Amino acid sequence: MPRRVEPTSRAGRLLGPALAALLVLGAASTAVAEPAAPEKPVPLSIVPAPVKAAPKPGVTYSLTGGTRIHTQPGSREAKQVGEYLAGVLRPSTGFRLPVVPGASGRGISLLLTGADHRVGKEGYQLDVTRRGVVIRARTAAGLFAGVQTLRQLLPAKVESKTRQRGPWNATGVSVLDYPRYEHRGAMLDVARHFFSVDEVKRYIDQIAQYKVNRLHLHLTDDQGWRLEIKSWPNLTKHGGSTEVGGGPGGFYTQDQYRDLVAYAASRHIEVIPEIDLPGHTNAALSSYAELNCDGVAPPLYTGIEVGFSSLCIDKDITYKFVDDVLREVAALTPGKHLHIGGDEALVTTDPDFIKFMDKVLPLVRKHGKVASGWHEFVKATPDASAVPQFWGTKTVAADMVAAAARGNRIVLSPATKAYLDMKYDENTKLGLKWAGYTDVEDAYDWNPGAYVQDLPESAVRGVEAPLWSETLTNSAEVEYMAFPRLPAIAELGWSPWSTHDWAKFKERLAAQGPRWKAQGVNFYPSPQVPWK
Ligand code: TNX
Repeated sequence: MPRRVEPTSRAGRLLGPALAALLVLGAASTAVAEPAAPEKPVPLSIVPAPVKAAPKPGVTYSLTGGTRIHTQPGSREAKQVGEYLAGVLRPSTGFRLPVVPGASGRGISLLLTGADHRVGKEGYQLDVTRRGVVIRARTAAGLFAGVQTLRQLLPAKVESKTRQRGPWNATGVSVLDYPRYEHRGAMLDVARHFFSVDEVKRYIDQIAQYKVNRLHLHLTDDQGWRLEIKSWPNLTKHGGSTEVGGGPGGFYTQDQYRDLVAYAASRHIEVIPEIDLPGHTNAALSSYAELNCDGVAPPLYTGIEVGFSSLCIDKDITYKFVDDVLREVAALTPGKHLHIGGDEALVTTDPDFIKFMDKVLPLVRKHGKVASGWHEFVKATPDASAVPQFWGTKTVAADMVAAAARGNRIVLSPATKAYLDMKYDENTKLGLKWAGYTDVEDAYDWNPGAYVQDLPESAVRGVEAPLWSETLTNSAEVEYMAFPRLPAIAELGWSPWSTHDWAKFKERLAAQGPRWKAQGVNFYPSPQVPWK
């Protein structure tokens, strides 16, 4: 196995285009080691592993002060992807990198024509030759995915926010790539601890690198209500005023939230808002006494217990409340899905839970959206369009198999694999351990298409990595739990199973370390990964 070695700028200059490419990819790709170059090879280390990547031994494209980014004439979206790429490359290279409409064999071209039909809605083709880089896709989302791959063909220091020395050689390669699953999600709990708009944007930029296309925001819970609802203003005024541990909490105004959604969209990520119902609602119950069965508002809660709160199932005002909230949230959501929670409603009886969901599911539909929910919500047999999110700790889940038989397609977030808030091992200071320790290999080594017994691959919509924030208070802590496990889950969502190989994955992951260092990402240096 070739080890990844960062080319020093001197070695890079000396070797230039004669550099051999070494492929450190999954089993589907052919590893090629050119004998010629005696000096440090530049390996190819792409996460998530592409469907096909054929290296061009000895070929590199050098980004220079004269490089232009050409984008599909007439496409505003392609131009936006070009501007995004320029935004990534300009600070470190110091190059101007003008983004201009057109197609050219030279420089970097982002084109919406001529892509192989296999790329589908989110895939791309990428070619790096001596003359230039050409990315072709059928959509801007595909171009954006191709841009993420291109970043990883350039030296890690390109990720720096300050000017670095070149050379800026991209490894010669021909890539054909597209995702295994349509849903490749990350979830951030902004309720237990509040995260500012800038902190969430930072996370969006980090997950976008790994071709994640959904950000599920857990906006409400016992400890806080984080999204302004104009018809129920006390939800945030009172209900957003604290968090776990008693800190000041916070919330997003609707304008701030719109800005977040637009920022995510500019990274081809759809925000899925979650309003957790009917449990996990202490912040709402504390904000409006009338939502409580006994009419008495409980105090705000800053601990980390779960399962003690419930909306009052038999009060009409409950459904007026839910209707108002879902209407406002739907209006802020360009995506199709609203997540209505449904987990751990431990003080709601099953008949009450079903009665509640039977009233709430039609409200989601009325506001033009499709319901997602934690797996418990299948108790209410939602229609086939609904998306159950499996978070169990077992691989036997008869309720998921039954839901699949009714037509529901499931998102997998098994807590023992995909929960980014689980500690890596007994020494991890942050996080919880109720689902067990989860080191990087645990997070990586499972097949979403064959994980739940008797659940057919065709019933799997995708994967999602939840990050609950009981113990996390800032971006550095979020990053420590998410990296390097989030890229593992992202790869399970994107890469064909034929590329799955822990020994190769950990090498490719190791190559991300210098990128995270250049970006200032506070990753956990797991001893399982051969960091360089
Ligand atoms: C379970 S998983 C929860 C959350 C907690 C999490 C902590 C799920 C749907 N509910 O309320 O934050 O465990 O790991």
